[in-house]
Amino acid sequence: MQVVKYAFQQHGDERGQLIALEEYKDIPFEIKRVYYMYDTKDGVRRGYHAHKSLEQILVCINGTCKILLDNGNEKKVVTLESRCEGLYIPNNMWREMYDFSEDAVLMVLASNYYNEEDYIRNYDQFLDFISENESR
Ligand code: T46
Repeated sequence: MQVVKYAFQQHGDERGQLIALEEYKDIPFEIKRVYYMYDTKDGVRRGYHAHKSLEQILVCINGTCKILLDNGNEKKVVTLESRCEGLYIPNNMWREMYDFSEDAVLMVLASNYYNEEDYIRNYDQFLDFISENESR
């Protein structure tokens, strides 16, 4: 499995740093939604789902966290610890987010609006979904 990370351009000067994210330029899709999670409690693991069609970029804009990616054949763990990089998660990818530092703020840029119908929240259904898609 190839892990895709985007390195964002920093516009720094003597005042500090600034990062700008534009759709189709810094982010490979039209940005329809932005959400972020913070104040994540110690030991919490979130996610446990895949998306049928949603694409996302995850940026840990403060603190650190880990992301488990699982495409049904292979798993990879990615540590997010820089606000200058974004992890791309395509559709059909199981994800779990964990090991959030106390100060972690995980921002997500999404290619579509919130739609519960796009979620696969059961792991066996996820495996069935990807094998159906592969055989097409
Ligand atoms: C994902 C990972 C990285 C909304 O009302 N609108 C939204 O846009 C989102 C994302 C969530 N919600 C509501 C639905 C739930 O009642 O917020 C609550 C928490 O959502 P969820 O349990 O799905 O959160 P996570 O952290 O498990 O997953 C989220 C995203 O839902 C998901 O798409 O890929 O972050």
